[in-house]
Amino acid sequence: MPTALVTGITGQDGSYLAELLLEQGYKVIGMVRRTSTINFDRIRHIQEQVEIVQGDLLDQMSLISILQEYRPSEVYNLAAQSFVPTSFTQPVLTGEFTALGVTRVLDAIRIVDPAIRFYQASSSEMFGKVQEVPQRESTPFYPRSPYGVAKLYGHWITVNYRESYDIYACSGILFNHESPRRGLEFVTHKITNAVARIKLGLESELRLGNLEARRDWGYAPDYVRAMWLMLQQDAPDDYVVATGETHSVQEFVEEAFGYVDMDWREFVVQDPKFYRPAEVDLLVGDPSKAGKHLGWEPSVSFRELVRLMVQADLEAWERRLKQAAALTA
Ligand code: NAP
Ligand code: G4F
Repeated sequence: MPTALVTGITGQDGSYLAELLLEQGYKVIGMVRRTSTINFDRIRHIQEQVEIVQGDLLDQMSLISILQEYRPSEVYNLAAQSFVPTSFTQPVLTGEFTALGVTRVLDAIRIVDPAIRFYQASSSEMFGKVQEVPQRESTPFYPRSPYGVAKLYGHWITVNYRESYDIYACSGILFNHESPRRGLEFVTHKITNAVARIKLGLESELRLGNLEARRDWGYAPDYVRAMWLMLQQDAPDDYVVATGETHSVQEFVEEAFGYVDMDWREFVVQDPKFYRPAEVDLLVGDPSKAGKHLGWEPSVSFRELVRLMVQADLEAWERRLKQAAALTA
């Protein structure tokens, strides 16, 4: 039974990747940082099947000890400060987690067992002010946030350890991917959650920032499959993972309100508070290399993605309302 270590297992992608690895017969070690309250909502359903171990990307020794104790053959580094606006308010911390954290994991691999295969969660945010449309592996980078800059460091240190120490290290340049498990602060889940609450009479408006920004949005379970595939090849490489389609935030809003037969204009308020100091206006990826080499392709369309997220939020809020009614009955 192969053993895989997943950092960031409590996050959106970590939870889906852990499910996939369990299906593939792996022993899954999930690294979590110490918190005063347990934050296992996304992995509760598989908690008995994975081994949870405490460690932190800020702490080199914890990473070395985990590798020495569990001897994984694959490490998926998904942990990061992943919210772009927070990177503007906490740029140094973002650099510590999202940039230097990658070096700490890679150095732990170099010291403990350079045969470990390594996946780095790189991001389309590295393309930032895009130099080419669509963006592919060879497109020059131009990050527009401390998060994007930190991810670019993580990307290049991954390439550097591959070239310097012959480590099987891959950088997956993943475009935005969403699901009902997406954090509520990200625009897609913020929208679908508000649509459900407005539909059920729990809320009356949705405050958003830039409606014109365009993103290439895919479905998270498809994207974790690409991560796994990258570590199963004969040689390590870097891959863009995307749908190849781009939509504006406004199109997402229209589709989400449309699904519940409501007119978004009656509820959406634009609020300068949600604008960013520097914006990434347009992202659209070319996933043809991943298609050709990994046999990867997305399975969920933009429309299906919006609808499945709204539907999941409607069901979740209806459930909560029923539970609250039962408690007061
Ligand atoms: P997420 O939901 O925000 O999850 C981030 C995970 O990192 C959480 O488990 C978090 O733990 C953990 N973490 C943060 N700081 C840590 C630290 N110092 N030590 C250990 N763990 C730490 O992110 P996601 O959407 O699943 O994304 C996974 C990765 O892919 C991230 O690196 C993200 O930047 C990257 N990425 C995401 C997308 C996307 O569209 N989702 C696209 C490209 C790249 P807590 O639960 O304790 O907070
Ligand atoms: O959902 P977002 O916060 O995602 P963003 O900034 O694209 O970053 C996500 O995708 C990256 C991959 O490209 C990941 F690396 C990163 O970790 C994260 O998962 O914002 C999307 C767009 C932005 O242009 C933003 O300005 O939506 C716009 N937006 C408009 N109103 C808003 C809002 N974003 C948020 N979060 N909240 C709003 O009210």
